[in-house]
Amino acid sequence: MKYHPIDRHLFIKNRAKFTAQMKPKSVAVFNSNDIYPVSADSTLPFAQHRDIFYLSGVDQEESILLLFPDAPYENQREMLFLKETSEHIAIWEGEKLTKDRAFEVSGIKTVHWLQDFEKVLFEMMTHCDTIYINTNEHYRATIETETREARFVKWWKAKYPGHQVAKSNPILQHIRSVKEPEELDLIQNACDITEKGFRRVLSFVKPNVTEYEIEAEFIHEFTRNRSKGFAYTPIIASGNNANVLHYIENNQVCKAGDLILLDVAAEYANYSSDMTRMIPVSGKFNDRQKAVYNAVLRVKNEATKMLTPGTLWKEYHIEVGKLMTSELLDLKLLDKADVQNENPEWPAYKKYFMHGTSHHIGLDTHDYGILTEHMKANMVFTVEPGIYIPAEGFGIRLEDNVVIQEKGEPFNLMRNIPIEVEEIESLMNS
Ligand SMILES: [Mn+2]
Repeated sequence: MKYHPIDRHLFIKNRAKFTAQMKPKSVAVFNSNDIYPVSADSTLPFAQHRDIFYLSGVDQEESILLLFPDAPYENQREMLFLKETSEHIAIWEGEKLTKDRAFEVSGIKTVHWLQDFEKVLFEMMTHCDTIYINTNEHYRATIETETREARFVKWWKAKYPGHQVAKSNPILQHIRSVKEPEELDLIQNACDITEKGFRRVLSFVKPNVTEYEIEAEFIHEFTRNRSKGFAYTPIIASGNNANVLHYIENNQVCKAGDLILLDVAAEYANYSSDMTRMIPVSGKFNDRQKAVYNAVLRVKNEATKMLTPGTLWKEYHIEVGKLMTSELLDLKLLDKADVQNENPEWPAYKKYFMHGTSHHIGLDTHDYGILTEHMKANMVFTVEPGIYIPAEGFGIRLEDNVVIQEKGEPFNLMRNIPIEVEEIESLMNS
């Protein structure tokens, strides 16, 4: 792992929050992700399942976490099962968690090797009535492959048909959406690494650079700051490419006079940041670009103020729509008739701003969180309005990550990342 060790008390607190919501006499199990094959013996880089990481800090394949708060013996209340390692295995396969190291990382005292899992599980099953299975209920999830977790759930339910089944996901959606101070520090660090990448790019961009050269500047800065890499597939979209919302080709030449949309951010210790900035290829915005840019910036700043405890995600989006409508009228992109005749299901502003304004962010870029419930302090959201104008050859989106406060305005984790037109221009020309 490139990241600095995380205080294990974070994972101890996370487990306490989870087990507090479990039914009496119940067991919950969480699995690592598989290492996904490409072909022959090549694989994709390992990415840990965020739930087992959140509850244990274990960032290694073929790991299992078992929680059984009512277990007859104290040393059975939380257990880890890890791939066996030894000095000999370490020489061939590289360093893996030993039992001592697993305790230091997670705070879990009972650590078994994986081959003992079925035997230990059987004993636990004779003492419990309910099993907590971990299904993926994220509102945006579309899963084509069978994950290691899904495979395990199928096996577990078939092997023990007499037990009641409960779901871990609703508990995790609640507890993961409200961040601990240690998590806010990790997300802040991801944002700070993103900032370094952005500042590097500001002094790099000039007419005729390619989008992939800009991508290379970002990853250089991310890796040297202990990030594993991009928190999500980066979008580096010059000119009209910015109007393709999920443009990820990043293979075009950036032309003088165009703007570049940079939706690029670093991960750190499995936590995401999610930034969007706009920069002019020639180092200066023209008047029209600047007018649209500042309209988006005003919507972002006003929308941010609405992220307070008690806000409902749906109502917030209706209010942001009103702000955006007023800006689009001023920019003469909409006229009064467009607004008077609009379809309430698809308001007129959606022609230029067709995506959501905010999502939870954390261990996943589109993090857990129940969107029909009221917002709470220490939830972290993106704020990312945009105006996309294919007819004028550019699109603008600006995105920050903010933490909801008990009182007052949200705290902006990207407060140090340049966003005012004048600052961006002066940094590009210095
Ligand atoms: Mn985003």
